[in-house]
Amino acid sequence: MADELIDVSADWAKRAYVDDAKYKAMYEASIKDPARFWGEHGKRIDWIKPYSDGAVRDVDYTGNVHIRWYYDGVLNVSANCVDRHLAKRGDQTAIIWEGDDPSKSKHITYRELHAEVCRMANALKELGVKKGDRVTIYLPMIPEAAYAMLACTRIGAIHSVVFGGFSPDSLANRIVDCESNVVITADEGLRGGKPVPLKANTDEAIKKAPGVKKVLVVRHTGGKIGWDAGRDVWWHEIAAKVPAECAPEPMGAEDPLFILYTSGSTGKPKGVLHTTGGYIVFASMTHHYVFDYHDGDVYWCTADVGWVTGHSYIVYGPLANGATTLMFEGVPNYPDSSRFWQVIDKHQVNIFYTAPTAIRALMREGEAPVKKATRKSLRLLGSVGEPINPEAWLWYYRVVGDSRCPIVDTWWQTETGGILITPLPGATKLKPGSATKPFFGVQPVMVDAAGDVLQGPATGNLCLINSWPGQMRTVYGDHQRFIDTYFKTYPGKYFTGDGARRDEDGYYWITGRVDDVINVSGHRIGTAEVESALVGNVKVAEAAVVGYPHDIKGQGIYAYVTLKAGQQSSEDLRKELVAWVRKEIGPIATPDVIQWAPSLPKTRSGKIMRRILRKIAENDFSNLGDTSTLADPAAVDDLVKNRAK
Ligand code: 6R9
Repeated sequence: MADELIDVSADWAKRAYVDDAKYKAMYEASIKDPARFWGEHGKRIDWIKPYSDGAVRDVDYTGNVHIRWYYDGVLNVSANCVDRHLAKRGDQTAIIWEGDDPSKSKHITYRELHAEVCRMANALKELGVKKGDRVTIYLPMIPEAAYAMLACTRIGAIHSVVFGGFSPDSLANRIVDCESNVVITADEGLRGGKPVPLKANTDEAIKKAPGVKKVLVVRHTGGKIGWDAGRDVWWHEIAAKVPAECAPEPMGAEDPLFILYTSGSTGKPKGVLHTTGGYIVFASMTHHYVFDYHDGDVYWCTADVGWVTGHSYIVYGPLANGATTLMFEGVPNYPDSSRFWQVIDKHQVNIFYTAPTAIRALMREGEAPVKKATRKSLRLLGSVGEPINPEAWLWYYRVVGDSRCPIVDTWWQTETGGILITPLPGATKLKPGSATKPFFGVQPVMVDAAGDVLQGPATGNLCLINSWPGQMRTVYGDHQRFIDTYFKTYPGKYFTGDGARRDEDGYYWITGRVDDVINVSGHRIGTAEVESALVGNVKVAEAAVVGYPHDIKGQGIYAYVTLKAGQQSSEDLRKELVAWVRKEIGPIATPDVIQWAPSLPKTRSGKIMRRILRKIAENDFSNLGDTSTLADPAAVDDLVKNRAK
C-alpha cells in the first residue's frame, strides 16, 4: 500500500506551473550550473542594486565554512513583501486573520499592511532600535506579529521570534543569547478560549534578562497586566503618533535577517541565523512552485509564526509573492474538531498546509466533523514537521481532499530556510508517506555510518551537498558550533540529523532524527534540554530522556529519573516533576512518561546507554543488544521489570 503511486488529475496538471519534463529539465539545469540557475531565479525579487553575475554563489563547506549568495546585491525584504505590490494589488487582501473566537476575523489589504508596517518600523526607531539591533518578538498569532517581523526588516533590525508557548525562562535565555534590548509582546494570547499570559511571562523573563530597556505591548484581549511606566509602551498609543511612511533601509544580501532558536542534540538551543537576499529568494520561489501558488489563491498555513514554517510560509514566502495568506490564532479542536474545515469554507481556502500531528488527532474524531464543511474550494494539501504515516496521508487525501487534491509532503528544517524535498504538484506522482524528490538545486545524498556515500536504493543518514540560497549562514555568535554541528560528522557535507531511505524510484522517505532530538507534534525538543530541566530540580539526581512512538504526537517524551538519596518516588512527585519541566521550558516539553530509575545503564566510561533506554521505552525487550559493556548490567533488568505503563 505504501508504494502505490498516485497521479494528479489531468485537469489539475493543466494549471500547474511544472510538469514532469519541466521539473527534470529545471532540476538538471540547477545542478549543472547552480550560479547560472540561481542567478536567473534571483530576479523574482526586486533589488535596489542588482547582484553581479560573478557574485551569485560563494560556498565552501570545508575549513571555516562560508556560504554567501547574491553577495554584492542590495535589497529590502519588507519592500519586497509589501511596497512592490501596492501599484497592482494595493486593495487586495494580504492577510486574512481568523481569531480563536470563530466570530472574529478581519482582512488586511496590502495598502493597510504597508501603513501598519511603516508605523511599527517608526515606533521601533522611537524606542531606539537601529540597524543590526536584535528585537525579540513574543506575540500570539495576530497580524501584529507579521507587522513586527516586517517592521524589523524594514529598518534592518534582526528579529528573533520566540514561540508564545515558551516559558519565561526559555524566553529569557533567548533574549540574553542575542542581547536584545527591545521585546514586542501582547497583553495576552488566546488559544482554545484560554488566555496565555504573554506580558506577565515577559515581565518574569526580564528579571533574568535585565538588558531589556523597552517593551512594546499590543493590546489584544484587554486582560489585566502589570505595567512599568519607564519601560513599557502601548503599541496603539505610539502608533497614533508616528507617521505611516517609513523608507525601507537598503540592506546587503548577506546582512542578517533573523535569528530563530532551535533545539539540537546537545546544550542550549542554537540561534539559527538567516540572511537577507538568499532567504527571500528561496522562500518566495519554493512557495510559488511547491504550492503552485497562482494569483488570487487563498493560502493557509496553520503553523505558528514562532516556528520556521510560520516565518517562511505564513509571512515571507507568501507576502513576497503578493499572496493572500491566512493567519489563524486558534487550535484545531476549538470550539470543536470541525474548526479547520469550517475556516476553509468560511474563507474559501484553496491551499491548506498543516502538520501530521493535527491530521492524526482529527482523524481520531472520524469523518463527520470533516463532512460538516464542503471544502469545495480546496485544491492542494500540504504536510510538514515530521514524517506522515501512510494511514494519515491516505485519510488526508481521501477524506479531507475528496481524492482530488494532491498532497505535498514537504521535508525541510529551520536550518534550511525553506522546503528541500517535496513533490511538485502536477509534476511528481505521489507515494503516501514519501516526501518524494529534491527541489531545484538540492542534492541529497545517503551516507552510511562510515561516511561512505551510498548509490541507488539505500538507507542511511541524510546529507546535502551543494548549497541553496535559503541555507542558514551560522549559529548566532558561535560559528564554531555551526561547523561542529553540521559539517564535522561528514566532512564537506551538510548533515541534517535525519535518517532516510531512498527507494528504487529515487524517492526519499524520511525516517526521523538519528540524533538526540525528539520530534513531538512536529516540534523539536532536545533530550539534553529536558534532562537539564529535570536535574535542575533539587529532588533529582540524574535523568535520561528518550523519544518513543506516540499515536498522535509522532513521538512522546519518556524520562528516566533517578532521585536523590532520601527522596521517595510517588504519584505526587511525578506530577510535580511534570509541572516543573512545563514551567522550565514550556508545555511542548511536557514529559509523557516518567519512570523511576534506581540507576541508569551506563558504559564503563560513564556514558548513558540511550539505545537501551529507547528500546525499553518502546516496550521492545527482544533485542537489547550487547549489555556486557555496561558498568552495572542489573540496572537494565530493573528498568525492564518496572517499565512504566
Ligand atoms: C520545517 C520544520 C526539522 C525536522 C527535520 C525532520 C522533521 C520536517 C518533515 C520532517 C519527515 C517531513 N521534518 N518535515 N520529517 N517528513 N515532511 O519542521 O523545521 O522545526 O527545524 O524541524 O523535522 O526530522 O529534521 P524544524
